[in-house]
Amino acid sequence: PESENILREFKTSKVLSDSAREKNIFIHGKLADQEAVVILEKTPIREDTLAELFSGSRLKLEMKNDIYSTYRLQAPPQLNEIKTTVVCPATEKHVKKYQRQESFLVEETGEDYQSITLPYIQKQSFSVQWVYNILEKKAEADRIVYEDPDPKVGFVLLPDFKWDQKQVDDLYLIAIVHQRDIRSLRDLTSEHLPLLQNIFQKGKEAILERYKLPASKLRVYLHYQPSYYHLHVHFTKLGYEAPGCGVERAHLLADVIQNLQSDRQYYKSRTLYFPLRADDGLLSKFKETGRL
Ligand code: M7G
Repeated sequence: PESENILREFKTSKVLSDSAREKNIFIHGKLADQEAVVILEKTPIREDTLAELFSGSRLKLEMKNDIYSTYRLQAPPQLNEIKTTVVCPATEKHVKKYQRQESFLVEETGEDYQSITLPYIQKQSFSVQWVYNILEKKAEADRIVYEDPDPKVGFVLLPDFKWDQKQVDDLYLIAIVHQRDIRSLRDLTSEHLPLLQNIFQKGKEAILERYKLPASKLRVYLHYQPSYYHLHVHFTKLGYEAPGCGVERAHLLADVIQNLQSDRQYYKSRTLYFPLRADDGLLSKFKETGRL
């Protein structure tokens, strides 16, 4: 659906980060007096649009030397779109999330989780209203790829908003569980094995059916720490380095299942390691313990 250009009113206050290689830019600014973050990203060139690109474009020669020549190609507008994400009103925490920052590896014991992390996330984490909107079909209902409505083991599988669904090369879906009291990996015990196995199995089947991608082409994992404390599982195409998916944060679902099978309390008792950004309030809490 078309919508009016709300970005006409956008006033940039700061570039939070940008990357020539990833061809994106994260901007903090104001939209009609509200704080906003806007993310612009050039999308991949798709093989199935090449014919249209070659026939429908204008080509300007930049230089020619022996067998080498470079051009500027002016693509037809429909092949030259910029994926745009707007967060508005954005909180201070959103602005921080998208700002390029140094990070530090934190070591969190089971006790640290109880005494430091849990109290912090209970006060300080992002709203998960967007998650409830999905589960209640108040938003993105037309994007749902698969749903198991069971209240105990059920979940909703849909495209992550980082994926424009134009090509399978950067496939990115998330499975959001119907149960509302599981914050993260740390809350999982062997009691959740049926839920995790259900997501793994049915998620893979749904992706095979819809996108023709077999399980051997998928990376299925959870983040710890996540940004949003309502249990969800990431499904990405193997080999696609999704932004924000560092090795330190990712826990493969297959491993999570096995770990819980061999120790029912695995994620309650283990020390977990994860990176935190320099300006993260949780990092200061860990620093106060004197271990960092
Ligand atoms: P995470 O591990 O909690 O946080 O994953 P991360 O963003 O630091 O990786 C949450 C996932 O949900 C991310 O991959 C987001 O891109 C995705 N996501 C976030 N929001 C606010 C939305 C949304 O409104 N809709 C959809 N479809 N995905 C979202």
